Amino acid sequence: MQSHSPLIMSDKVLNMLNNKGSFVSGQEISTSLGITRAAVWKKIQGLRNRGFVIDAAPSKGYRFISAPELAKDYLLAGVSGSLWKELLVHTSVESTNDLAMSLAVGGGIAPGTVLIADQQTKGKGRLGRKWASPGGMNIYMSLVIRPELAPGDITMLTILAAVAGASALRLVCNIPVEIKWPNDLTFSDKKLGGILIEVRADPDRINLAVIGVGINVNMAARDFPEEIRGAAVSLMQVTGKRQSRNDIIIRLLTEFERWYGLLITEGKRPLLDAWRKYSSTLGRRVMVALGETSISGIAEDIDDNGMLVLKTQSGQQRKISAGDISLC
Ligand code: BT5
Repeated sequence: MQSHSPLIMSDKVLNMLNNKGSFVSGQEISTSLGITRAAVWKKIQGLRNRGFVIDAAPSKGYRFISAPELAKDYLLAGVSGSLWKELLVHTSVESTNDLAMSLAVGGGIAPGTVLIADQQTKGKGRLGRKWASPGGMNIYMSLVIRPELAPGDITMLTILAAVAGASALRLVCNIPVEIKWPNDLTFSDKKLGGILIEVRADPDRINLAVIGVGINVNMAARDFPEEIRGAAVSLMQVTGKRQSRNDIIIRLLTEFERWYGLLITEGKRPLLDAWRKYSSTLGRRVMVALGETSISGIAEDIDDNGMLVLKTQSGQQRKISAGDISLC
């Protein structure tokens, strides 16, 4: 596997400051990068003009304070590992999934690319539903990979993204984010985020997967469309403070790579166990909408194919592959 493309010079300066977390002298940066101290100063100014906050103290040097939200170079520098190679940040798109899929199919972007937008004008959920995607506050991103999975294991990608999402949000925000089968990230049964997987596959292999993740980060109640206000929530509402989209994206990509690696090397078991740990669904009575009809039962488990195992009132086991559930 390849590593990231070489960082440009201002990114290297950023990297040095960011890695240390404390003051780094201009001399140290200049020696380490082989540029003059005047050039270091210019790079620092360039970063500041882009919204980076960097402290300077005469005898100590420079110290990184904060990055502007969704700064590509900051995000790339923060994601170690080898899965993610390119990151594209857009101000506004119709749907990051649609754009990522059309670019990937046309060869315009390669697997290992992450496409992020500040706003979506036609953000989508499953089955043609809408995903509310106002600008300046949330995360809308699509991860493009060519997974080493059989087409029958596509559901593992939803499980993987949900586990990566829940663990990233738990780590960054310190709240017990849960997973509601099949694709919701929730807090106290309210929807914090959703996952939408789209693939291009042959009968024997998945050629391309676009993993769409939407997370409500800094939305206030008034930012939600009225019809979902009661059922949706943001991280800011839950934690009582604004959260950094950068930190969440970096952690989510890191967690995704970690769980993906485990899935490939150790099989489904660790991932399914993590899913069970974070699940808000297991052990509860649920109603499953199946087109015109619905069935209810106790959600007992998910099986190796990501199907929900229900025990119905008559004591029968039913496996549900897709659908919407309501927790009773
Ligand atoms: C999902 O669908 O939950 C998948 C959402 C995926 C969104 C991401 S954003 C980046 C990428 N690009 C895209 O265009 N999409 C992906 P589903 O389970 O079908 O849930 C959709 C339902 O959730 C809607 O019908 C609403 O009831 C509700 N909803 C819509 N916007 C919401 C929001 N921002 N927060 C919480 N709930 C929302």
